[in-house]
Amino acid sequence: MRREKNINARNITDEEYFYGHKACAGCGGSLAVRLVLKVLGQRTFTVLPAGCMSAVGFNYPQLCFTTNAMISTFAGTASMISGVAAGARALGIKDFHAVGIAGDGGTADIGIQALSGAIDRREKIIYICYDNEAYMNTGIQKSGLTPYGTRTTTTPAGDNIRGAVTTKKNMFEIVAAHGIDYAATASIGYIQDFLNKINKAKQVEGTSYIHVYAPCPTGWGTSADSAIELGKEVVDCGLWYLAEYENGEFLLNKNPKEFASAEDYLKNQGRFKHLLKEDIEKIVKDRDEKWEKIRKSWVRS
Ligand SMILES: Cc1ncc(C[n+]2csc(CCOP(=O)(O)OP(=O)(O)O)c2C)c(N)n1
Ligand code: SF4
Ligand SMILES: [Mg+2]
Repeated sequence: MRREKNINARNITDEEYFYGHKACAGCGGSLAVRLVLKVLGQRTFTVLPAGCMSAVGFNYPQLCFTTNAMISTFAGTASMISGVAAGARALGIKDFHAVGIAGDGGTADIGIQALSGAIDRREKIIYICYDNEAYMNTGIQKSGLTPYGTRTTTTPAGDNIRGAVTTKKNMFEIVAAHGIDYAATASIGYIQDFLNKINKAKQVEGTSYIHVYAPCPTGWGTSADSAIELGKEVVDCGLWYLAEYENGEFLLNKNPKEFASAEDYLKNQGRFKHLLKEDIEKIVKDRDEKWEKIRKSWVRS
């Protein structure tokens, strides 16, 4: 793989490619889209399905993408961006990037088949999943990436059942199991790491996938200035991890010696306020089992 210079706070472009949108204050997803396009640049074809980022970005006449951008069917992000890339190549267009940007629902549930097919065909596309852990645009319903215990409108917290009873799908590992050319997890709390991964993805000769944790103050019951902090905390307390998959190997980018308190992370969010001690113990136990497995089998950076 050809390696281009890393992008950082000093050399990142001042150009904006996604601005004037209608996202809520402090939206992690909109920051993720903004950063992705800053790294990929103006010659980017962008496809987004139904979800918050298309809802806030395509309000005619205030269209917020300076790049070529369109809304796909909910299920069809990866197939539509594959077609756009193939069409551009057929027209002789060179030096462009093709990116699909979808939410957790649009990726892990409804769009998973199209994504799987695109990876199988080794399409030269970049796929970004911004993960706010629920179907936010339609009013905070549980998705396949909603963590255990989360209160959503379809998994309310009552006396007997306290929020979601299922756990988060391992999308990163599902994608890696396809033998994808490049996959990574990221968080908007660790922006430099995220920028490096987008920069790497744009140089991949094949399919790449980045799964970025993107807090949603409105759906999570958190303050508008908390997204970056939460994006750090979730990694530091081990409930999310920073990793890559390349050349058939997993690489752990951050391997905390000791985890920060998962309880503090959870209790600062309205969506987890109802959790009892036993619920938090289960979440911590699941976390520890997961880390035991990945520490044993993944290469450390
Ligand atoms: C086929 C289809 N089913 C359902 C919807 C309704 N819908 C639009 S956006 C959305 C939520 C998307 O959730 P996610 O992909 O997580 O993105 P977010 O809104 O959280 O950014 C849903 C259910 C739709 N537009 N099309
Ligand atoms: S509901 Fe959440 S994801 Fe949607 S625009 Fe608002 S903060 Fe962003
Ligand atoms: Mg979502």
